Amino acid sequence: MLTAWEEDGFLILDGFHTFDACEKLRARALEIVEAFDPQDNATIFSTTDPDHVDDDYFRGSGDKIRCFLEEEAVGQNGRSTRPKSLSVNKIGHAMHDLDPVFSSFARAPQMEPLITGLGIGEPLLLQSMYIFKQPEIGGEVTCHQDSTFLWTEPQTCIGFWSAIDAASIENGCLWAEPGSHRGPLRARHHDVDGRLVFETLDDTPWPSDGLAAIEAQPGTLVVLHGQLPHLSAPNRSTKPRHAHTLHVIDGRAHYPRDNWLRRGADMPLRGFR
Ligand SMILES: O=C(O)CCC(=O)C(=O)O
Repeated sequence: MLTAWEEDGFLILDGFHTFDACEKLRARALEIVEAFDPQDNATIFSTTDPDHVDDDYFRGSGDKIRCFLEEEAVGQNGRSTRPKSLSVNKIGHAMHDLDPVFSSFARAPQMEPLITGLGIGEPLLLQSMYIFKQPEIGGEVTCHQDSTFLWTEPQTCIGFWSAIDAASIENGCLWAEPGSHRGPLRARHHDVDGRLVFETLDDTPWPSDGLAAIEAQPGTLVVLHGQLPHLSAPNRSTKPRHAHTLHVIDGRAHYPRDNWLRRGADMPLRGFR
């Protein structure tokens, strides 16, 4: 597996989570959405029009549980056009430290040996997301590298993406080109004088021809190297494509103060204890 990881920059682990664990997480995510009032916080998450990045509700979500809306679920009057449970793009970003059901999923016993086996000596669970990829309107996630957003010195970020629903080409699965993590890190997203900017580091184009669809059954874990370019297309099907992602960094690396994701001093990052 380590050879495949080094060669491809991703791993697909079928049956990593039980069906029960996935369904428990789905039920908890829907409860969080039920308690959310979209009129209070109509922040849209969009990777094609990333206005959200300088929004206080988004920027302050590193140590909170917050819901962000699908772009196509908000009408011109700023109000949601669909039932709430079909309007949320994702929940982020600290459920793994604030919610017992999310903590149990992120800290499932099989996670720690996997993470340390990948070379993360002092794992810190930095960010979790529950992604809905809603039927018909689930937004595109444009090609990116996770280390752009979750920068450490040296780079240590690894993404752990779990299918809660079956993910296929039809409902917007992940795509990546095997081996493309060996290419350069293209950009860094960070705070410059109070504003979040994308600083270009290398203008090598994104992979296109060699992209492989990463189709997955519920419970499959996809491990993504922090420098692996990856994307997902919009979901125009009638099927939802729920997924959970967790991003882990190594506590031995430096986490700069100008990264977008910050936590208050009262809530330091934790590993598995
Ligand atoms: O679930 C998706 O569509 C994209 C998730 C992703 O790119 C990530 O977690 O880095």
